Amino acid sequence: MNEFVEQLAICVERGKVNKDAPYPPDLKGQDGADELAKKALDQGLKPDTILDGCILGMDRIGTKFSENKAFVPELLMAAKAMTAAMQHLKPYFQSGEVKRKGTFVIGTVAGDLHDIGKNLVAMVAEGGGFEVIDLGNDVSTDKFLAAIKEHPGCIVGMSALLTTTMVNMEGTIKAIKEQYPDTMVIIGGAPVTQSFADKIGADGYSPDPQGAVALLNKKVA
Ligand code: B1M
Repeated sequence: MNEFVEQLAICVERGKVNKDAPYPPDLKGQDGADELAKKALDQGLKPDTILDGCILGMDRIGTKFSENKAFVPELLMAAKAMTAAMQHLKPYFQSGEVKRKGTFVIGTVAGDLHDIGKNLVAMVAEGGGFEVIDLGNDVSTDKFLAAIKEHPGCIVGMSALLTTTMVNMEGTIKAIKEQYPDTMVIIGGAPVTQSFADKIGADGYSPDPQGAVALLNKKVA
């Protein structure tokens, strides 16, 4: 693996945001995710490869968390580090911007604070030519409905990272379909599957941002 990518994975896993960050103490004074992502881009590494490094770091801290070897503050620092790296990647994911193909309203479902994957989907959709209305995380059914009212004809995307919050998608989809039956709703997030999407009446599921944009393109074709 490329040296920058491995270092970046370590920074995300350890929550090392940037060079000035005092946390974690043993990495004090060293480059963080912020500097490493920039250097990797300057070296000509592909944004996708750099993103893979960040996701690897996240996977490692996630595994430690599930083994009770890491705790919520460490997850938060990892998320902060990954966000710092993603700021550098954002323009590349958005650079495919052409004429707007349609409006994509996206949010993380009610009760769920995870937003990194949702942000990636938003970036790639924007790069794919869609106007993106990002409702943030912990988005209530009412907030989704208000956004659809404000953006007639939009496509809706929902993300969930918890088995306890993915179930909230069902009620939101039901309410959307009752009031706006023609609205296409696509869903994703680590615990979500195609069979779950079929079961709750979603129009589409994708395990990754590229697949989500393919679904959007299919709808507007
Ligand atoms: Co939490 N967390 N977390 N967490 N967290 C997970 C998800 C967990 C798997 C960790 C673990 O146990 N191994 C576990 C969930 C278990 C479960 O339900 N099965 C968990 C838990 C339990 C919790 C808390 C309950 C912990 C606690 O408080 N005791 C708590 C819940 C808070 C809440 O939401 N109410 C919690 C909190 C947090 C933080 C706030 C500390 C932080 C989030 C910060 C943030 O997002 N700003 C956090 C983090 C960072 C994680 C892990 C480590 C990383 C998640 C992530 O960002 N991954 C995660 C473990 C892991 O995933 N390894 C974990 C990277 C991201 C790029 O991937 O979001 O999957 P992902 O997105 C992917 C795809 O899924 C897809 O595209 C993306 C790119 O490929 N995708 C879509 C996503 N949305 C899509 C939508 C689409 C299409 C594709 O169409 C619309």
